[in-house]
Amino acid sequence: MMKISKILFVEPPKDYWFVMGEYLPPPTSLLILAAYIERELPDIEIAILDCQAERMDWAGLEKYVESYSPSIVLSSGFTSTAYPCARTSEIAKKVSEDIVTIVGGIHFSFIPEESLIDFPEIDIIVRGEGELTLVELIKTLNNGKNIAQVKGISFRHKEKIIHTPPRPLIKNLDSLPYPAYHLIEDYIKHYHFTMMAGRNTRYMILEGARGCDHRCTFCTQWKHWNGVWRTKSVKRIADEIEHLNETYGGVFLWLTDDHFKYNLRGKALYKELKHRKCKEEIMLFLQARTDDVAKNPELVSKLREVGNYWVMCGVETDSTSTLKEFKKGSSAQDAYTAMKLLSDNDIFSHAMFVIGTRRDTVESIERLKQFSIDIEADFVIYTALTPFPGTVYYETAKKNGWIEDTNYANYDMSHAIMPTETLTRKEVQQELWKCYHAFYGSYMKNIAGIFSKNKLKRTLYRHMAGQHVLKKFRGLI
Ligand code: B12
Ligand code: SF4
Repeated sequence: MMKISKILFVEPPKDYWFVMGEYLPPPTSLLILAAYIERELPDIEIAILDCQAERMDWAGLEKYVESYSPSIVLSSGFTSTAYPCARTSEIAKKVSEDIVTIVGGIHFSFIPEESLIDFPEIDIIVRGEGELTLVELIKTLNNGKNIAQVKGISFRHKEKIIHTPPRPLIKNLDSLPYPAYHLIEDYIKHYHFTMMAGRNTRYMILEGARGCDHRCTFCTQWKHWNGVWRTKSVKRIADEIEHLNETYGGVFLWLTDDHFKYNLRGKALYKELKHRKCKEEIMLFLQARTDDVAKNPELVSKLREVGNYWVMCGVETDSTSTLKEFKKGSSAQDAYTAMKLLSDNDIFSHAMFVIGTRRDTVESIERLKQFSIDIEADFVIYTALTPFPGTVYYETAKKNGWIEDTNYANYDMSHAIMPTETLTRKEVQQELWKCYHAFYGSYMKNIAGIFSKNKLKRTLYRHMAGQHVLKKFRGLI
């Protein structure tokens, strides 16, 4: 029988996403899981190793695993970071075949069969929501019972791969403990997001809600969380914000929620934060739908008063037919209204666009480019349509043989993965560069940006010029 006394969560060495410049994010998913294990299984010793914060390479990780000698090694990945997770498991197995390797997160949850075949070094995949499954899995391993009775996992048994039934979702997210930042206190000073908040501003991530009730065809989020949107109470969200600010000095706070929902939480969150001291210090980052922003001008302005200074919206495209094909449910007009509202309220407006749908042509991308300039967002990111496993789009693309690049390391939305009906994959990559060039390549615009009165805009334009983002995009062609 296996006795589990120590477990090790690993944030492996990873490539950073060059578009956003220099940053170091806390390993949020691991912190959330570790906190839950700590509370539910207090006899188990837990360590979290953040190789990025330690500046540790793979050899260093191997030495660490050897000296810590855990019973289980765990890591978390989405599609572009799946390989470093597999490599973490490989290293654990190299140190000792007895270490149980567990991975979880969006990518592995959607393609457990393929992942267990491709990566024999991974023992168990936890699919979907991790907290309850992980506790039950550790208990079952400890008691020497059959893990086939644990819901929400996939694993190899002899020659077969077993997928146990899915686990129902947690009903009340307030029941979760605060993320275990206390287990990584030495690292906290390293977390930063230079382009968004400056090098010396402490960057922390918190979770207010899980999932989404929309059904966009290119998105994994709604499927990962069973198509429902669950939120913590606004009091709990405000408490967590206050805790991160007062206990750890967190200032640039990134809310993971994919769909903010002003109408449901905006007013209440404003009321919760307005009497708290932390509102003077925090720089809160939100992700919202353009239609949600557009419908709630008063709440947008209220949240500015309590520290919301940056909002990112998935505008995606100007094309009504493509928005329909994406099942996005918002319009080009929503994008205009939302960007204007954000700017009028001195909130940094950040718009995301997608090129490379099947019917995209040089002309349609030209229209998108012009639209992206016309809406006057402060910051624009263009991405290539990426068939993330688990999306509706992935199934269609796979069935039709559109996917030309199966190297998941390239699934970062900056690499073109598929051609369109009229453009080769290389041409899509070229068009992506042209979009960035049109927006950031203008000498006059850059000069205006670098000397803008708005501090965020100045930082951003310095980043776009200084980090050679355009050059890096050109290098991908
Ligand atoms: C914060 C964030 C970032 C931050 C930092 C991320 C980090 N810490 O590395 C930054 C800005 C750097 C970033 C960058 C990118 N991101 Co990002 N990011 C997010 C965001 C908003 C929150 C992540 C998070 O903490 N979620 C909360 C945790 C609790 O959720 P979770 O990871 O799913 O974990 C739960 C379960 O999945 C499971 N689980 C997860 N891991 C494990 C591990 C084990 C062992 C177990 C048992 C269980 C388990 O249990 C957890 C609790 O129930 C998500 C969207 C979202 N809401 O999740 C996008 C998201 C993960 N990012 C995404 C993408 C595409 C990127 C980029 C590639 C490009 C881009 N366009 O932004 C880059 C890549 C950077 C890189 N090379 O590492 C996509 C991934 C899609 C996919 N299928 O792969 C997402 C889902 C956004 C989206 N809406 O599509 N990102
Ligand atoms: S893209 Fe945004 S709105 Fe659409 S399903 Fe995903 S999280 Fe929801």
